[in-house]
Amino acid sequence: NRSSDSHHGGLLEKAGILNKTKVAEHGKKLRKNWTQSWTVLHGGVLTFHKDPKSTPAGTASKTNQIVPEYTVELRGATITWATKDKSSKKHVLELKTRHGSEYLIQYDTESIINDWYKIIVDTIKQLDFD
Ligand code: I3S
Repeated sequence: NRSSDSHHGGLLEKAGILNKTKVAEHGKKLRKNWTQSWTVLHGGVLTFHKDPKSTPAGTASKTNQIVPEYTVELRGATITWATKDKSSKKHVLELKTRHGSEYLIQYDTESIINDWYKIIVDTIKQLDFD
């Protein structure tokens, strides 16, 4: 349904708050650093924005809330529910890019994380057809 406001060029769109941490880059393991992010899915790219709380007091402004921290190309990526050994948190997704970056994505409310899971799976499938 290309006329829906949740689509852009045939790709799904969504935005919301999630908890995330990058755990690997180019296949190399990184130390976890869980932070909350304004997360946007647009045009097959998932963008995690910087946590406004990480900005020093006094310099905070609306613009600080939309500074990208990580942009993740979903083409060729995989997403699965993380196994228990990956995190003690509940409802954790594991997103792996085709370039060997890995992210954990988490939210306590099951319905919210389920919606993200579904839309990311559908987007990855859609990108496979292009
Ligand atoms: O996989 P880990 O090492 O148990 O992950 C935990 C650590 O990253 C921890 O930080 P420190 O290494 O600074 O202690 C975080 O505070 C925890 O949240 C991490 O574990 P969870 O289970 O929350 O993903």
